[in-house]
Amino acid sequence: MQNKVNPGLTELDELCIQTIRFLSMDGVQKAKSGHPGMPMGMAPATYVLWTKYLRYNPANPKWLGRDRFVLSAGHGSMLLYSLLYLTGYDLSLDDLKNFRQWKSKTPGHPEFGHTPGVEATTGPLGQGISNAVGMAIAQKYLAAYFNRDNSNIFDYNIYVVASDGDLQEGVSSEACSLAGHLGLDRLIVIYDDNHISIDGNTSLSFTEDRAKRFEAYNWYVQVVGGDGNDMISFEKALKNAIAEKTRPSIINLRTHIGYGSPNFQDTHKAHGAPLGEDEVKLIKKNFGWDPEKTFQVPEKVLESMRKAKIKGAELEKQWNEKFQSYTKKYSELSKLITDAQAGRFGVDIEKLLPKFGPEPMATRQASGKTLDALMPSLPLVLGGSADLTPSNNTRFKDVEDFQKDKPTGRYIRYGVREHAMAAIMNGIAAGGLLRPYGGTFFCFSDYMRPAIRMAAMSGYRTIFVFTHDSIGLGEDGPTHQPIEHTAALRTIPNLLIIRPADANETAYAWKFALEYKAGPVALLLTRQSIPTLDRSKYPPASNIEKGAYILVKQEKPDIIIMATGSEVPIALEGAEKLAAENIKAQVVNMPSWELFEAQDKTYRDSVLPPNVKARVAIEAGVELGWSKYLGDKGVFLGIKGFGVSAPYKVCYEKFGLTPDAVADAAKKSIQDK
Ligand SMILES: Cc1ncc(C[n+]2csc(CCOP(=O)(O)OP(=O)(O)O)c2C)c(N)n1
Ligand SMILES: [Mg+2]
Repeated sequence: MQNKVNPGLTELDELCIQTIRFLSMDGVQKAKSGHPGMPMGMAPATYVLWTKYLRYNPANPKWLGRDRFVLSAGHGSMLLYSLLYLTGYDLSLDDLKNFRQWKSKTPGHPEFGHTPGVEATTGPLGQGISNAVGMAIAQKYLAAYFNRDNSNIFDYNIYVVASDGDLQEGVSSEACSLAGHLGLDRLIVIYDDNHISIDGNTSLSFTEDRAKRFEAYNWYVQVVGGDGNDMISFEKALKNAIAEKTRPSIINLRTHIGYGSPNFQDTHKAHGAPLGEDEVKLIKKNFGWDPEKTFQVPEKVLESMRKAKIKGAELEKQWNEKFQSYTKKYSELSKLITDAQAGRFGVDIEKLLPKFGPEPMATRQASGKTLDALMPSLPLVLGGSADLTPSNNTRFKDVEDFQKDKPTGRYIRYGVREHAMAAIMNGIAAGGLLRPYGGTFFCFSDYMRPAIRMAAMSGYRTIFVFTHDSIGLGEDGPTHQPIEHTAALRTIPNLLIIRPADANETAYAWKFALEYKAGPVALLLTRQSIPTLDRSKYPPASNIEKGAYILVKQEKPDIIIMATGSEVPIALEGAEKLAAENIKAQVVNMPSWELFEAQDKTYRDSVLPPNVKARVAIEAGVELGWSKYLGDKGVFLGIKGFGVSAPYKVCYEKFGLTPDAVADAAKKSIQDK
């Protein structure tokens, strides 16, 4: 008989916990898909956390003072949805019944910005726990920057539920290693140590001592044995974790997947499929519930759990009072917070932008100088790099490093942890007040892709700084020369990519990236020096915000030459060669396809007149995607295989990315049209 009262719980608590379990089971059963096992095992611990410790206000999921809760094991989404519903967020029982249905509020995995109370999009294992590291960095910075006297405006914890898969994924090792180094004591991970993953028992592939591993990361590790129901032991561990002031915490909580299921508990069959109607009925019967009823929420359960609304309103009220007196005393700091909430920086970025020219300059260098100019006025932007600071030019003048003993530092040393850097930045961005940027070599965007995708999907305002953006990096050779990367990033929906053509465009790219609200931005920057365009001859660099614009205009073009980034000057020289032969080339700079495609048709047609079929595009990468602009008669100049280790000028020459090649390709296209 499962129907007992476990240590640390009352009968009513047990009823609440059972309700969470059954809602999760019923949701999955009705959808005919989903993951019931994890919610069944983790119901007691999360119930205790949500009713006794977590500080939140269901009526205002964005309340700045709230604790954060991240369900890193996103497959257990019904657990989170049940908690959100029961505690009184804007989620109804019908929403739970619509689990996994078209555009319901309860999608298969939690989606940020879609369901109130969901702090991060999770599902791809390892991301959520790494986002949470970012949230904990954000908390530390915000507290250090804003908290005054005993006002403690930013005084919250970040709680995570993570599973075996979360701990197995490499990204969590990267992120948790950094979290330990930084001593992020507000981060508390509850590890659902249920010994089961999809293939079966974790003994198949996951036998390291997790406790020792996290100890080695310098985390505070507590192991709670039993069966996931002993809440006296769990609460003791939780209290210790909350009291810990120097290290992040992990509580290894031994649980049982599919707890209470006579046939599936402790088996991988409980993980990711409905238990079946018969089994669901059997479980309910064993717990003394009516087996025929689904989505049952006893009156007293709702009454008890909805107290979260009263408690939450009171907590927020107290915080608001604190914030009001804070505002009286520190009006400028307070304004910074409210501005940031509204997405404003409170300064005119354009005015701060440096002006470059006439000397040539690598766009990474221009980026560094732009950061030098902007960042002192933007205290809520946090920079960093994955151990390529001197190459990425991401560290701005006089900035201090963010470290355990220096939480006011604004520069994060991510170490050689690209994937975690991206996921951590997403966590920093998810809070809404801070804007993160972080650099690495463009070819290592492959190491970050899963997190870039999450940023794009969730609309996190993360800025990815990718330098060494082509064969133009030269001698490091094919392992470091990005070839397919621009095309690969362009396939990600809602990711804005900007590849500026010179120093001044780089400055504007930063302005645009910082002010952009819809999602992440990737800046592609050169290692090599490139000409700074003479803007008395060409339209202003601010045109970058249109995504593409004409550098050399022709009334009746014979050909359109399109280029991005460091290939723009080559296109311009090619056009000059053509001009000497009386061939009129319209040169179009296309720093951002995504922005260009967002322009109206009239503008797009003015830049790329549809009647001009002769076209050339030059970009030091693969052709994929260019055909939409090139049409049938266009010629692409790029790279087919991988790069070569050689000085960059030799690379450009040998790969045929030269003004002569542009002119030849143009003539060919004119002939073919
Ligand atoms: C990156 C990633 N790879 C694979 C999956 C598919 N998947 C979902 S859950 C899971 C593992 C399940 O084991 P565990 O994390 O221990 O969760 P539990 O079964 O205990 O709930 C896998 C491989 C995923 N969601 N994310
Ligand atoms: Mg597991």
